[in-house]
Amino acid sequence: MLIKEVIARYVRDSRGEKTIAVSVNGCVTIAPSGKSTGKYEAKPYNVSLEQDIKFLHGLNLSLNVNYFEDLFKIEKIVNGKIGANSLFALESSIMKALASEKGKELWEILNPALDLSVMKLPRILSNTLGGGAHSHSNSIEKEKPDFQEFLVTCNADPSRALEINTLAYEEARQILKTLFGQEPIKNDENAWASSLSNEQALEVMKDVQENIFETSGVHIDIGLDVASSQFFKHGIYEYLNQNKIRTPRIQVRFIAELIKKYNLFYVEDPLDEEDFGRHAELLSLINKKCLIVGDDLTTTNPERLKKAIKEKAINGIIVKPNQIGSLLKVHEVMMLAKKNKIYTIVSHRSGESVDNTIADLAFAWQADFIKTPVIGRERLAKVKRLVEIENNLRLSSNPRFKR
Ligand code: 2PG
Ligand code: MG
Repeated sequence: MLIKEVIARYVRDSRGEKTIAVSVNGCVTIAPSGKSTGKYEAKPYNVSLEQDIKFLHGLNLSLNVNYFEDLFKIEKIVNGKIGANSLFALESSIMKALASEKGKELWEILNPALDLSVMKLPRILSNTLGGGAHSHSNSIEKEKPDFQEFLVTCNADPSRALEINTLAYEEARQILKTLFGQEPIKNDENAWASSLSNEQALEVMKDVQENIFETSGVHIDIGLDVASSQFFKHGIYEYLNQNKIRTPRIQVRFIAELIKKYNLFYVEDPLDEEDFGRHAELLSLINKKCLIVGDDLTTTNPERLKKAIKEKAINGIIVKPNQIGSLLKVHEVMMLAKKNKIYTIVSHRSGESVDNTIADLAFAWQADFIKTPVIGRERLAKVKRLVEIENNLRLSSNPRFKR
């Protein structure tokens, strides 16, 4: 496929902030953006969004791209000239254009060798209650949970998971409404913001879990994104909500207790983004009974993942393509994680659009989970794309769906 036309412009994301949209031969990708970003994430733009747009708009690449691996030719030309958001949008659009020209799905281009007889669909992990950097309203600013995300997931295909995770979200709304006597408000990711403490929020999640089991017979697992680097100041975890401080040693014990008490199956960024050692301590303390997941710790960076593997720091990794930009590197991270039995969780960002690229990426490279809420058109776009993939596989009599 010849790259004939590259168009770049800005659009507004779900937070109303500017982000880059890149079109290649008429196929478009919009980059997301984070708010609780890791220190080691690649820069979203080289100098500025405007400069990246200027570089990309009308860029005459005159290159032939026929396979995923050919993206190296693109990187040779653009490396150092644009940031990670722009590179992610450019490369994804090139892959979409290739898929369109060949009459294939994006995931087929990303992984033509995917064996459909043994494929799996990612489990959907959805933010339900929120705190931290994503929840900000005058009424709750001082009292919101310090933990950023209270998550649910069930062991079901995307269509059923969409139903169950939506029920859990509704259940949480009802509980908060009863507790506070008014409708709760939504945060950046459409999770319910509140003035609950971390443990009160976990109690609500436990009630949600029990009620969902009673009404639907489905067990939901509960997880957390602590996003702890956000409140790690001068060597101490500063909890604003109940005005407590915890040293790194105490933080390890505290998180281990929560995992036990609430039977948590997943905890993301429980410790600071520099602290591989304490992550390893936590993982061994809980006997690997819960996923200890790196996000700010690893930033979708192969070198940081290698360090995490060496130090036995994690057994799960968040994969956010725009943390690194290069799809070749994203693929490298996914494969390296799998080889080392580390669970992979492809994730949305808090600032999103209706772009659904990450759904194809998660399926193509057989991620274990996709992290995205099920509320709001930006988040639903990813889930709906997975439901579409699921339905197409069912229609093609995929052996996975045979009784
Ligand atoms: C996270 C993400 C997504 P942000 O911390 O996992 O929920 O937040 O995109 O703001 O980095
Ligand atoms: Mg995170």
